[in-house]
Amino acid sequence: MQIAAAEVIVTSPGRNFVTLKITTEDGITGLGDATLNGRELSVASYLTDHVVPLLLGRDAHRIEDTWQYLYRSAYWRRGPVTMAAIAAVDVALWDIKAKAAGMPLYQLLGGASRNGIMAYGHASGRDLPELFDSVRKHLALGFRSIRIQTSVPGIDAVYGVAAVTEGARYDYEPARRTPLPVEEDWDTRAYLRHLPGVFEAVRNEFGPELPLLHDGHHRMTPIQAARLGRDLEPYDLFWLEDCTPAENQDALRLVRQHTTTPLAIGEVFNTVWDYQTLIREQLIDYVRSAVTHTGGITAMRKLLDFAAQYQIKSGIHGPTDISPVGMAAALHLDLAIHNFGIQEYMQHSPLTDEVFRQSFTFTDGYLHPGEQPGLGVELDEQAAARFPYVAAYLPVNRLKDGTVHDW
Ligand code: GCO
Ligand code: MG
Repeated sequence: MQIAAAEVIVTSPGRNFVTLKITTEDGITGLGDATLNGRELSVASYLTDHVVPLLLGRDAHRIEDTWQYLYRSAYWRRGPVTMAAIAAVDVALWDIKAKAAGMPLYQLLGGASRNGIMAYGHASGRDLPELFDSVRKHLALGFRSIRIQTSVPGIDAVYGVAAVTEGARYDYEPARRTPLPVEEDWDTRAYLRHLPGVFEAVRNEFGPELPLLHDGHHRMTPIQAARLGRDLEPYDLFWLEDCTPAENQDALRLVRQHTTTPLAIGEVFNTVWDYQTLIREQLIDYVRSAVTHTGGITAMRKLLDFAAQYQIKSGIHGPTDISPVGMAAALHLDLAIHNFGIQEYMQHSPLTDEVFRQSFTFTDGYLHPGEQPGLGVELDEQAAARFPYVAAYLPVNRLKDGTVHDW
């Protein structure tokens, strides 16, 4: 089954998405997500200029071989641009294979290991009343696990706190359509003082059972993260995410020595190699990689199988900068693997849903990829063409004295 065409579609229904569409000689199409938030056009160019010419005429069924061919022929290993491009090809080929088989993709991955996929949503607020309202709104939407982010007194703009944006069903998007990145500010001591009280208030209001999560977004040093993990222990977090800058794997050893709060890491990683120490030494509890940024289903399956040997579970990245195509790929994998943990689900805007027609469902806290052959997502190209690319940047963060900091 030869690949007859491959094309990159960049569209911006509310936010930017990059999609690879592969068509076989007998007219089967497959989609892959290649969206790298804030750096979208680099992956579009990598695919169009360097990958599409290599795909034409290849056998669409040879997924592993194509993965290895693209990875090894690039020579320059790893990196988000390369791995997002390879992921898009990989997922599009899995979509094609499953459509050709007449089955939803999860069936080709071994079939369902569970009935539904527990999802967590993002609650946030500038103060406790606003945060409680946001938690209630998420409970009303059906979420049974909730991430908690709040403003910190003395800091003007903080990652993860919703700003109301046009067309967003709920309202957090770090990339802004501004000519330069927006600048946020940061003070770790103020954050460390404030956050435990927020979790105490949330537990008092919503009780002990609700699974609660928090994202530290790489902003702490190892010893600061250790303190936060310890201070949050009474509130029984499902996980503390990205507590330290993720590229320093050794940092997590120190954090682990001080706290039993479960740790999740990896949304900025893109290969199994980034987890070598973390998994082998059991320094984390959840793997946060996105299918879209980590080489697709083929590579994620290997990564999660490695993690499973150490009782480490999945927590696949699913913000709105992962397109519905990337989300669907994650859901098929979530349903099939044994060591599933939780799935992030922010929900796309109605505008995004106009362009990407999805068959996955969200009922009573659980996602399901649906029973359509393939991934179950179709791209309406006419609708996509109505929303041309708009440059958008992720923020930068500065300490009070002006020093650039992780945001
Ligand atoms: C998360 C992430 C995102 C990232 C975003 C950057 O946990 O969902 O931290 O919110 O900031 O994906 O593009
Ligand atoms: Mg995160």
